[in-house]
Amino acid sequence: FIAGNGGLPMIQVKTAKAKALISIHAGQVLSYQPAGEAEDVMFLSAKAYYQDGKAIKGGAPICWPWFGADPEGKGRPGHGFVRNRAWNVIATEALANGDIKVTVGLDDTPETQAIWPHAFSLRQEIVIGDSLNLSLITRNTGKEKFTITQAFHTYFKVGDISRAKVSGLAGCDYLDKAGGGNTQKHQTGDVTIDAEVDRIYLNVGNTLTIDDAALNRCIQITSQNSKTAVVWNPWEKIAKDMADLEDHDYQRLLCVETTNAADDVREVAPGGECRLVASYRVVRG
Ligand code: TA6
Repeated sequence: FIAGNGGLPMIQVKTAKAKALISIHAGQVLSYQPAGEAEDVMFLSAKAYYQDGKAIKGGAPICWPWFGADPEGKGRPGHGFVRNRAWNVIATEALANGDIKVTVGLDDTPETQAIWPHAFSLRQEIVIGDSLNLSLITRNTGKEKFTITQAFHTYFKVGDISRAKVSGLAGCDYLDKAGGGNTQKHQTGDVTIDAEVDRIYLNVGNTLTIDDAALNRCIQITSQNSKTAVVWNPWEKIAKDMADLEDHDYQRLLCVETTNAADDVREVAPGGECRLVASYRVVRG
């Protein structure tokens, strides 16, 4: 345990396989670097906020229990209310294979009930090894069913956005949200980025790859229980308008998000659970 940026409590993990940094605020992985890898897998903004009530720009923020704007239009925060508040450490464990497992969680309180009137137990299991495995587990501890949308809103570090591409999405339709729009389009070939990109891909498979020519590496993203994926880069103008990003940061970040978004809404019955899984692995060459 360390006092991290802004004095926030964080867990630093260092093993022969990898190092990682986890913020208890927001229950968020901020950094993951496998052994032998010169660069972090994740982008973390040098201007990120580290304070209660604010989201941390970078790493793998958790959007929950809704992705994007308040689905009921009541002015509640975008991407839900768990990425800007303190979580709890539930357990830390050294696994037999040398991986480290950290479980963080958040349960409903009168404060969360005032925002979202449901009883829940939310857990994130973070397993750090040759790959990084994130499982977000929602349990309905109340008496009524509820629905959620959610995301690992992960910021990946790229060497040069103009030379990066995402494969695994060819043939998928997507909702194009760039410029505030919402039109359905069809993806042909790999996704390349030379302007604002803000897309929700529909009916996706479970493996996507970021091919980062500048860093000479690929990041393989595998998912479970996710039928949608988001690709986001703010590009120059939006990045400039964001107080927690440096002007040039858009060249070095790419969000590829494992989600249940758009039509991929999940219902959780009383006593039931929903598990969203994302795994990240660096593949060289
Ligand atoms: O996931 C993409 C997105 O929903 C974009 O539409 C963009 O608004 C971004 O997330 C917002 O992220 P932020 O962390 O700045 O609230």
